[in-house]
Amino acid sequence: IWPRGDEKTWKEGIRGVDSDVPSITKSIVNHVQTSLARQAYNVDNVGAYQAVALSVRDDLIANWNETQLYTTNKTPKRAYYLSLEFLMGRTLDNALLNLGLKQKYNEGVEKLGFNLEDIVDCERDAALGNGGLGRLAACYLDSSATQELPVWGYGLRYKYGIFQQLIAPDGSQLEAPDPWLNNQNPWELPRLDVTIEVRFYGHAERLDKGKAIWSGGQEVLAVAYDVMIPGYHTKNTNNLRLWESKPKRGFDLDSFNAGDYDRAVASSTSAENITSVLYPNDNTYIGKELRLKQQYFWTAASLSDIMRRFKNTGKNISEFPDFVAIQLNDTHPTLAVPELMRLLVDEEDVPWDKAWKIVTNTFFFTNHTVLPEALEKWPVPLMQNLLPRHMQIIFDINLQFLQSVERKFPGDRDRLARMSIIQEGTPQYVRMANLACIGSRKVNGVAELHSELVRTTIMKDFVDYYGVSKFQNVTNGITPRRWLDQCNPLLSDLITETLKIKKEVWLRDLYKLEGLLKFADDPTFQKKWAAVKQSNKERLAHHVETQFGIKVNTSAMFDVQVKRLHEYKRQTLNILGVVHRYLTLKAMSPAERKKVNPRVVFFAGKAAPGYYIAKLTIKLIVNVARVINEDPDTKEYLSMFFLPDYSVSLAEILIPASEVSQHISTAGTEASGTSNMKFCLNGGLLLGTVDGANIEIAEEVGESNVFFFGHLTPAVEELRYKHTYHPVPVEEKCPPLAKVLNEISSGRFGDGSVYEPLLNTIRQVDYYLVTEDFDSYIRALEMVDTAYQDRNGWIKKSICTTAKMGKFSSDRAIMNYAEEYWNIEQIKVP
Ligand code: GL9
Repeated sequence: IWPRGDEKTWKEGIRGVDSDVPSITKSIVNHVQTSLARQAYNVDNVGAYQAVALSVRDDLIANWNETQLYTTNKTPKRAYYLSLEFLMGRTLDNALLNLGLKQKYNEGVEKLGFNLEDIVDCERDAALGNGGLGRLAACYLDSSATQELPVWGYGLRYKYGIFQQLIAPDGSQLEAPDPWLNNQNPWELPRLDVTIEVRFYGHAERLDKGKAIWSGGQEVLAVAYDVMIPGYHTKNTNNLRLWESKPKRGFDLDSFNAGDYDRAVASSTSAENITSVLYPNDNTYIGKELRLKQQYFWTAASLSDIMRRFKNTGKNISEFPDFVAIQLNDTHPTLAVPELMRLLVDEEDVPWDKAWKIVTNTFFFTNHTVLPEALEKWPVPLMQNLLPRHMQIIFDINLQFLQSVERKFPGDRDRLARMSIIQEGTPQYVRMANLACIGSRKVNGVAELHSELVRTTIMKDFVDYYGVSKFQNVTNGITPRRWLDQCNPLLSDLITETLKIKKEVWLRDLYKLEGLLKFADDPTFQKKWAAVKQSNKERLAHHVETQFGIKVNTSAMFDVQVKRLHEYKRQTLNILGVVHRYLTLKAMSPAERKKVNPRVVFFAGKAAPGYYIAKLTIKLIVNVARVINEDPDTKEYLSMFFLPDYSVSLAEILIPASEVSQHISTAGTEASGTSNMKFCLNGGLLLGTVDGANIEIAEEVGESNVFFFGHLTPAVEELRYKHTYHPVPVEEKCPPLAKVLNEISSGRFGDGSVYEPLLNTIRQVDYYLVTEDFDSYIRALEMVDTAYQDRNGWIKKSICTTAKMGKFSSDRAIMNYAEEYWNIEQIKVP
């Protein structure tokens, strides 16, 4: 490409690649004066953050531009990750580390009289996700860019992310909005020129050859916002495209002219509402029309964008699957299946059967949970009204599919009913998991056990029909850049110094951590290892003290359970265990207590606003904490904190400080878990059930380095059956637990009647088997205590755990998707 004018002048204007400290400070000051319109010398930390962010952004934009141009010219096959959630957290620190500019910015910022850590702390989290599923998407973006893969993310630009959690004086969770965009967001590029029209409602008129015309209804605009995703120590900078909804026409002119201003703006408000807020549910499906609107708005805009990019290559439409792979992150984007059919059949004139072949070679589907309450099912009347054409297409897909099942299994009507996309009844429902499975080339679960459960339970009939090879496993992973180097710089430095290889090398090949094993018994190394943990514990204690005004005993063991509040995750088991420990301590003589290993228990996590039992659990935790933290007999030995407003940034402080963390779901319920990997990578030991990725972590680090307890998955179904048909009262089954429950009921931690509904879930049906696992849980806690008493033994376990976490890098996971699913290749931007 030739420059328009003088090439030399152009070249001089192009920002240099190696940013030296003087150009960095110059750029920061320049942004203070121009972009922020503030006077030099006169900025606070927030202003400094904004100027630094804008300066780093300039570097990202340069790399991003080059990556997009280079990739477009190469026209490789691309993969697209469709996710309703991207839980990105903060960007500045991560961008500096990935660009390799942290040291230089440190110096530059210091020269200007600031401290980089304080500046980094001014950034607000981008929290467009609920929990594991959304954070996984963020880790995968980091790994895709780092592995130099042509992958884009597609999501929604919610105006409000996950709600802020406040704790009321009585211990209740209160929700406040998360207006994260109130101060400008330097990490996004508004592309007001990239807009796509999306239709809702209206009517669909069938033509011949399976085609139809969809018209009328409401049309809204999707506007693109691009978020730059830098790879680690590479120029490759990928794109995350988030859509914002906007009215197609500003307002209704007729109403406006008639003086009815409310009515004039009503439809534009309704268009804007689509991307207003993230639904705050985790592992539960919520059947609201607005949520379905979000799903369609996002899949339609993304597919139209993908189709346009494909068409720009000039390839024939039948080659679509050779250039496009689309990963469906859970069933949320399943409407992409009928939407691509609609684009191909109605708009591109592709015959139905040929279109179906294209579709089923393009999509891949990841299942993230087997909990029945999470499986999406949309009422047919609702979908018919909102998306009449898609409903037709779904019925057509279903008819063809069931005919083929009938041919394979003649006369098996029950099988047909189970496999149908439509669940019969009044009303009928659309089963999104069936549609996603039928429309995809492959289906995967997120840990070995979970993938096996997918094959043997929710997808069993589909395995019989398609064969088992369509149903595979990709165990989740986490990015070691954020979850070790960024959140635990002391440990990262110690590892680099010990392995005697460059940080850039082991952070891209995490199996290199195995090199630590040979130092596991080395007393000097052990000492350094322990000092890092101690310093991270103090960092957490300092944070808790400045944020919440509470003092923490940093010589006690730090025991952490942080995750969404959910009955299946069994925070109740933990809190009941704490009460049990408290009662045991109270019954001891002061001399006996002195032998006890002091413990600080941390909880954090949000409850879905409508999830009554989960909210009650928070209240119980807060009120138990209040009593035990003030008890002069025991407070030295046991204290407990509920840290409000759990977030990616809070996790970055908590995880490096943990000595033991709890992942104690009922066996067979936690699909994978990813925080378990983060804790272990940072040398925290795992206390958990034989569930999800806990199992694979134990396989890697050795069972002697984890604390397992509880019933196994095969026992669960049988136990539940017994609970229903042959219930045994908790007093008989587990007297120590009965005592704990009664102490709570009797008002030891404030008005006991408040907690009855929660306690009764355990006393009565006990679906999550707290009564069955309580004894072995208490024994596991005792084993943790015993192991902790042996200081060197513990440190050795900690070192061996970190050393064997190589498998859990999201680089491994994303390469697995790239090679076994998407069939895409790495492209290094020169
Ligand atoms: C989840 C599972 O519950 C986790 O065990 C798993 O690690 C993650 C990522 O695969 O997916 N499934 C699910 O619905 N959520 C998960 O965290 N919930 C949300 O975050 C919405």
